[in-house]
Amino acid sequence: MSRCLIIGKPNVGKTCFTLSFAEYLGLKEVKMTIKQPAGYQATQTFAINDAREELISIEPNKTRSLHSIDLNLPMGKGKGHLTLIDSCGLSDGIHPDYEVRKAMAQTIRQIKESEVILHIIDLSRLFRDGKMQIPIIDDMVMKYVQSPQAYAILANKIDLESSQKGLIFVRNELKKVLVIPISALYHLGFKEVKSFVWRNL
Ligand SMILES: Nc1nc2c(ncn2[C@@H]2O[C@H](COP(=O)(O)OP(=O)(O)OP(=O)(O)O)[C@@H](O)[C@H]2O)c(=O)[nH]1
Ligand SMILES: [Mg+2]
Repeated sequence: MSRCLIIGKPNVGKTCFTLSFAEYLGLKEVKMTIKQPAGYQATQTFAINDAREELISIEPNKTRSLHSIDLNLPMGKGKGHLTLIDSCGLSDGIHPDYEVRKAMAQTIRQIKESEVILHIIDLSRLFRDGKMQIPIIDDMVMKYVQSPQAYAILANKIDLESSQKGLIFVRNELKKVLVIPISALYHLGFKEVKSFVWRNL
């Protein structure tokens, strides 16, 4: 079994990616295990479009716990098992909301308990203080992940015009890391994400 954690800043598209990728892998509905930071666990089944409606938001920190989807995948002659885990977004500094701080701590704990890390960044939001920058929290996450964990950056929102400069910047800045450009909204780049995940199951 491999656990694949979807991590990144709030609002970068983690939930959108998790649901779209599960759909791309053949699911029409998702059975989600929702694990609260306090330890309570519940499962809920959604049609993918209902899950989108309920779980994706333009507001940051919509996701405040770990949301896991189990997948059984045909692999060669047998079956592989993969758990996709959506998580609470991480941000710089100390968040004012206690619930969000607890959920961020839960995300950080899950990093060490996952074999595959898909780290999403929003290419359209890299311009800060007059220049392009890799956000501090993303830099910290990159340093925290350790071999033999499989790690890739999913450079999201390539469907937006404003993301093109961001992609050039990220490719230049992160030469040692696998960067896969994607659009979680339009399922772009998923073939490459799938082969990366498959190589590491
Ligand atoms: N244009 C565009 N918008 C996207 C894409 N992926 C996500 N979004 C939008 O980005 C916003 C945030 O998406 P979410 O999936 O909720 O982001 P998240 O990272 O899970 O956010 P939190 O749970 O709040 O941390 C929503 O308005 C999405 O529709 C994409 O590939 N392209
Ligand atoms: Mg979310």
